[in-house]
Amino acid sequence: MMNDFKMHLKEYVDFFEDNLPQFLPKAEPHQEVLSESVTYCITDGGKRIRPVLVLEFCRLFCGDYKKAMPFAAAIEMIHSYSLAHDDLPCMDDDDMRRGKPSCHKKYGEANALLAGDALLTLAFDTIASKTDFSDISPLQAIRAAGVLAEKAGVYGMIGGQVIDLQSEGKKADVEILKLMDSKKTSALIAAACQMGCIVGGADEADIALAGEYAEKIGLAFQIVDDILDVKGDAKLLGKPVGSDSENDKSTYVSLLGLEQSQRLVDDLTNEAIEILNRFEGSEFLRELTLFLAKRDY
Ligand code: GRG
Repeated sequence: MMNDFKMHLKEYVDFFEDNLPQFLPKAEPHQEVLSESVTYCITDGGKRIRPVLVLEFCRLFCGDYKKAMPFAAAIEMIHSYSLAHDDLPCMDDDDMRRGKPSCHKKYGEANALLAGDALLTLAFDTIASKTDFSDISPLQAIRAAGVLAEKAGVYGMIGGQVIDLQSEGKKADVEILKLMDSKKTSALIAAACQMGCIVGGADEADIALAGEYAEKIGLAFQIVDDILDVKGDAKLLGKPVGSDSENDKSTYVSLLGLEQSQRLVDDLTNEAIEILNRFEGSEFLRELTLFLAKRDY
């Protein structure tokens, strides 16, 4: 039997999956491969954690989550593009993603590059053209788009990816690892939480607090990802394990060992929950935080 948390999570994921297709591109003459590869990258297999965070933070502040759907779609577009590009031969060169061949394995390298580019652009188009402005002010939408751009770009995910590339083959220290993961992983999670806050009408103090919460769960999420790359089940994960050591990457596990890495996850999870205690009605987020720390996929 599903408990309340699992039912609530399913409601969000189902709502997201049901509504996503309306935001995806239609096939255009002579370029069918583009809509097909874009749809392939974003459909099926993902946990949809970032959209769920957008929807729940919006609900927390205004009681309604449905109006945040274009923003939930936008963040999953950015996330899916980053995965398609990260799998390319010039990056991690991974053949499997979300339980199926990675985008370049299915459509070729050039098409995978373009599918990622198209998803990145589509994210901002979705916010600009699919937001219901009878519900959300243009100022809120622009602010949310700005947060997404900042966290996905030079000062966020792309910056983190550059640190990642430069660290390959070298023994990075834990401080560099924290800086890298704060940008590569936490930044997009922070964008999800903060976009939800902005669309829900939260004040500045709560937007900042959501950013602090995201920093903690983002780091914990990445450490769990590193742990699963060592002791996870490839079938459950939908991708092979062991890619970090194959690519000669320093991770929390390689630097601190499994036990200390797990302790760090537990500490960060507790700190994240401390922050949540300052938000009234945050029981679902508390359960989600615990669920992410214990995940096996
Ligand atoms: C190459 C543009 C570019 C960016 C690369 C996000 C990223 C930066 C690379 C993806 C690979 C990776 C391990 C990133 C760290 C964040 C992370 C753990 C992503 C996986 O997110 P999940 O577990 O994936 O939420 P699903 O498939 O469930 O959506």
